Amino acid sequence: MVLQVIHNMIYNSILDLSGRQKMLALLIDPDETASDKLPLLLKYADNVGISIILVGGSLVNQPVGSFISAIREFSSLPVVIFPGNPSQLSDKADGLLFLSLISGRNPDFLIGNHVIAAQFLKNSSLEVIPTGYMLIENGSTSSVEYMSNTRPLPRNKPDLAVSTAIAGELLGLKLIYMEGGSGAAGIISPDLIGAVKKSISIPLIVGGGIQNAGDLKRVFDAGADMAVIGNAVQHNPGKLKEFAALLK
Ligand code: 1GP
Repeated sequence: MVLQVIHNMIYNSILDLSGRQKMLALLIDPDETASDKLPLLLKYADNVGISIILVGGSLVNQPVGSFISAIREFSSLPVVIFPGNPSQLSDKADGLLFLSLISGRNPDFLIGNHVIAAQFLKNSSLEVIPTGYMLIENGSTSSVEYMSNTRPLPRNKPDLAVSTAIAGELLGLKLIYMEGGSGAAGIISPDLIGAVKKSISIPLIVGGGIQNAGDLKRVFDAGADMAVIGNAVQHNPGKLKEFAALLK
């Protein structure tokens, strides 16, 4: 389901569709996507029912604004920044996930970077979407873990993940994003996704390690309202069709 780009409408569209229609986000890491692959990737994304394009990464070594301008040449989908740090801010996007890394205890990722970004965001037309970002242990060190210098939530202690998500919602965050780490060997446990989903009433995004339609189905069946696909399609755009078939 394609979302409308009207001011402040991205979140409302996600909220409206949650529980009725599964949503898919395409994550494009500018450093991981060859410019010659971009047009084809975006053509598929526009045609198969991707809801939003997320742009960002734990470490991005090029101007995000120029990259978003390149995306605009080939796609009319909403572009939402998924920032690893304040250097990835740009008013070329439609929105921004204002991520608070609530699984961790690093103040920079809970409030510090937000203070740095605050006035830029306030003066921009970006739709800012406060998001509780929860990194889940996946068996290896993820880029998020390394760059944020935080520990992920244990995968076998659902109570900790549930309490963290509830705290995020009570703090007023509008989305919970469970992150298994880009390129993770496997998806976050469906039991953990289900436990978190049951404990909150805001939309749940799940990403990390979704490599095929079977993975995506398990993530959706467990309760994710929106799933994020990055690695699996960045080098193989045609695979988007396989994922999008599950949206029907
Ligand atoms: C990472 O959740 C996203 O932040 C997507 O992960 O690249 O493994 O699909 P993948």
